[in-house]
Amino acid sequence: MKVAVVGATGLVGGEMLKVLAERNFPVTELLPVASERSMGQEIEYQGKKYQIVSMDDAIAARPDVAIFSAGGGVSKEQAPRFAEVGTVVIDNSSAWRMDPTKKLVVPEINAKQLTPEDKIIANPNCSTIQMVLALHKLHEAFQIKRIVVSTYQSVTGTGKKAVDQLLEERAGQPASNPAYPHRIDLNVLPHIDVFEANGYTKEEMKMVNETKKILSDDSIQVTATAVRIPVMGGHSEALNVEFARDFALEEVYRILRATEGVEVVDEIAKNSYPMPKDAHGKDAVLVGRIRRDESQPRTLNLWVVADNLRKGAATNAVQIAEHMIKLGLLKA
Ligand code: 2RA
Repeated sequence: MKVAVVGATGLVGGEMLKVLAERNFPVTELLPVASERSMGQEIEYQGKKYQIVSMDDAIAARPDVAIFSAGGGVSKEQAPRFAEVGTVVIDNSSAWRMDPTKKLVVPEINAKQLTPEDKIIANPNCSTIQMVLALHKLHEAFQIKRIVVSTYQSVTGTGKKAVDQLLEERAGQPASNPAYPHRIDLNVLPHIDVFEANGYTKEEMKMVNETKKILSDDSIQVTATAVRIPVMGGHSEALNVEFARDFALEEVYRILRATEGVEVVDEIAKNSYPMPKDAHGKDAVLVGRIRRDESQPRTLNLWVVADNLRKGAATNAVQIAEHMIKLGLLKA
């Protein structure tokens, strides 16, 4: 299969290449695409060097699938050009997520919605993916009424510039090209992406809107506070979830242990709970600190951690492509 990776030199692009190789995705020809300033650079895939190609050259090569991680503007402009030549696009930006004509897919939850008409498929936001993957089977069992989520997000979610800022600050230097309006080392920023007119950030509103779309349920109420912390390896989330129906805690454990893609890490006697350092490099969404909210009936508290570059981005995108192959919607 001819595969284009758009944004191949970025943090997510690099992880896409890693995940494609690890999962033995049937790549017969690889087209790593990046911006003008990366021309002349090479990337490595399965021990072989590949020259970066331009967007136009990649479109002219008519790849079977293009996995995009190059920002919303590039996706809006370039994804339809790939789709026009018959390429299936899986897009990691926010450009198409809430477009009612596009599917927003977490394969374990809603891959069955995909049809031959879907040429541009949206990969959800990282912090949304790990939350809905942890919750969708509980939603089926007990019907979620409302989620209150606070996130603790890794700087890798912003990209290389933010990783450099953290490392420079940690080394005692001022950041040469800061990604954030404030220092991030020894600090916490209650600010991810841009502020919207309602006072929430775009990241917070992604969690509200994408959750309803992925779970196909507009009745689910979500309120979010998204926070950047000086951490790498994964995003963490404190979830407070109110259900319509009451649950037994044993049943919650049973459901979570049986949820594909979820790993329960919850042995407080051994100080065992999910942490970004343990999620790093893994595809599983780790769930722990599972307990009843004693202040309110039918309400559960959970702590959810996942590698935002893996299940939150690259792994989910590659899994979408794998599902499309399985469903006969993506062919060489
Ligand atoms: C972040 N959600 O962590 C973004 C990345 N898509 O900033």
